[in-house]
Amino acid sequence: MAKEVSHETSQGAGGEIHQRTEIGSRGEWLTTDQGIPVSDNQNSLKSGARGPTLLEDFVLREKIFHFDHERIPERIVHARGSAAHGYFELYESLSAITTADLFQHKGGRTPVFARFSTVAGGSGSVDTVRDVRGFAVKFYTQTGNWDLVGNNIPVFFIQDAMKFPDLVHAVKMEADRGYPQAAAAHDTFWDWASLMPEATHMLMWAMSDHALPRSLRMIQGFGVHTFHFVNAKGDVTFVKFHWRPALGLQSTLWDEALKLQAADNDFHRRDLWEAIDAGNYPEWELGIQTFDQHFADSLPYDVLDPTKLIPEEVLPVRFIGRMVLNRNPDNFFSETEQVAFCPANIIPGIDFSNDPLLQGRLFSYLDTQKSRLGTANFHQLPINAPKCPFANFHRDGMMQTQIPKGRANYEPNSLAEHGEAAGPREVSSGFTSVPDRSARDEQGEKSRVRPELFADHYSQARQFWKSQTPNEQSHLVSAFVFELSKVKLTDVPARMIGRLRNVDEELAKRVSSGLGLVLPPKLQAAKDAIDMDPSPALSIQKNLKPTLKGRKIGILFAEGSDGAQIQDIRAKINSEGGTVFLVAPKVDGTKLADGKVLKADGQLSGSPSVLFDAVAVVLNEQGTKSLLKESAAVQFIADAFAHLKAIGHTSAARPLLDKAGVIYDNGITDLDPTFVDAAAKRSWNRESKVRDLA
Ligand code: HDD
Repeated sequence: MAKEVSHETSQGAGGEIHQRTEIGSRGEWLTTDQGIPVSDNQNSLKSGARGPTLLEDFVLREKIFHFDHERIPERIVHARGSAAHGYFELYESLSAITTADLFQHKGGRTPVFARFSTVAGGSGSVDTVRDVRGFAVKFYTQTGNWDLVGNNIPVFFIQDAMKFPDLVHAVKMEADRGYPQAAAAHDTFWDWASLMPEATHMLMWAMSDHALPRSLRMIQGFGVHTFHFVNAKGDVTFVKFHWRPALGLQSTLWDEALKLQAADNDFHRRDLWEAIDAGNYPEWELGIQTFDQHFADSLPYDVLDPTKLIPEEVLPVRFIGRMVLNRNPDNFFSETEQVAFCPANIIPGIDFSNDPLLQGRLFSYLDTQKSRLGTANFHQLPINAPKCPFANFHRDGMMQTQIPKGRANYEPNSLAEHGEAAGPREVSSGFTSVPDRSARDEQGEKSRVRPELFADHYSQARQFWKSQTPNEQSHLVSAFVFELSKVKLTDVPARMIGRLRNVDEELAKRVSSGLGLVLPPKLQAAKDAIDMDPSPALSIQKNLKPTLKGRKIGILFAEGSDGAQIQDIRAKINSEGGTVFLVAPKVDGTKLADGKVLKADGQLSGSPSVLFDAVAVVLNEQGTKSLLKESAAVQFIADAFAHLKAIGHTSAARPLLDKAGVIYDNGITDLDPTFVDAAAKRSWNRESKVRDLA
């Protein structure tokens, strides 16, 4: 129906005119929550133009009342996150090992909602901090919701849920002063961590480049715990879950991460949103490591211990499907904020193990949702509701939105015999817990003890250290030095280093010398570390994909730049799957050599090179001359160089590179033809020239 619009107006405080429309379709009118059409959304109701506001103004009161209650408690951990919708697609049927609905049919698709998060910071904190990243996926299967609530690191800080509140209290901002926000580099965290030998393996990961992702699209994910698959015969297969990003793993350098915190607080959130918005859908493969009790018994560590992983070289990962995220949320609050993940959301065909960390989580998440979402009916929110039918005899409660019909709210009942609806029934294919065969200790006595193998806290930490490249080892040492340098409790750094001596003497010595400490005594280990073979899969650099896919290249230009050169680089980068961002001193129009005017995507002072994976500097002599006295331009080049990025440049731009202190290497190229190749990787061999590696 054609809309008829009348042009009445109302007037705001500054005299500006707001259009009031009379539209054919009622759905487009502004109304109160009661559906009453609102004629004036600018002025409250007053007794005379200069008189007091009247209590009867229900439009004002309702608007302010609703606004007053817009916030819900943020998550205790993982408060800051970004999410997207998509699907999971199965490569091949796994019906031989599990009856789980989503793993039955080759090519079958299951809708998902995935949320990525930092752990320590509040919901308004910065994206690029050193932290673990949460990787939570809700699969809306035909037999209910399955939540795989993992991290981008395959192990965890603690072995028993009993210690989770202590870990979180220690790492979050300190109780009396309310800082630091989103950082582990402070007294209470390291006080706690240095007293917790079981945290050592995870600390190695948290101090490594894995904790500084370049993009949420470039992180791995892990289910961390051992789970069980169960097939139709009731046979159990042990399983560990892995997510692997199609774009490859990539991290930032520490200095880059710090500068990104100034350049763009929302760097990861923006990156995820923009990629999906542009149709560059992020993708991960889901992999599984499957094994049995016999294999588990052969390992020198316990598969119920979440501080241990099973190296891929010992047990290969089999990739069974892929997840594609292809739709941004419509509303951040309704979806990303209100989504309620819970490891206890599990479906027939999958079961828990006795991992004591997992067991505690099964309680915690359900419990916390009541605090956050305020009602036991949080599962009715669209983002949390299963996409398959669900029915039971739970009734009533705050914010009940369903209207169950009939009298059957109990069972057993005989209402069917009286012609009334009897309500839902138990079903033989429903979820059944499998008989537990995973415990090594079969005695089943009540006790607060840990299995003996849980006492090996250092073997896998050492394996992780040995698996890193020299650059990565240096980053790890530097991270320990940075974090411990922030600790004011005098004995804590020495205690931590005393513990690191159990991991590797060289690591401990380098951390100690980085702090300027005399090497402290080695702390007694509950169980001496054993030497395991290095696992190359644990290194990011050993697995880098040289690619421009998903990467962003900044092109710096100015008055007089060659437009054809800019277009040429852009076309090449686009054809390799990369995106281009144009940077110039003036954002809205720069006159090029051919007289044409080109708009930039960002102004130079607000678009530092930390935002890009590589940069091209397309300047003529005149442009170079003007930028030589622009510190943002010099810094643009200096940072790109220090962050080991490729810099392609015109020969006229050389004075700017020289002023920025660039030393020429393979990563510093002409614009054509070498830049596009160089831009797909970082120059790791440059690192020793730009910083003292710890
Ligand atoms: Fe947790 C949130 C991951 C141990 C208690 N956790 C939360 C989220 C992720 C993880 C990704 C955010 C989900 C989202 O995006 O909404 N947590 C983990 C992993 C763990 C782990 C991989 C160990 C392997 N967590 C853990 C333990 C406990 C919790 C041991 C408590 C005993 N976690 C929570 C929580 C949160 C949470 C307090 C905060 C908000 C929420 O659950 O919904 O209940």
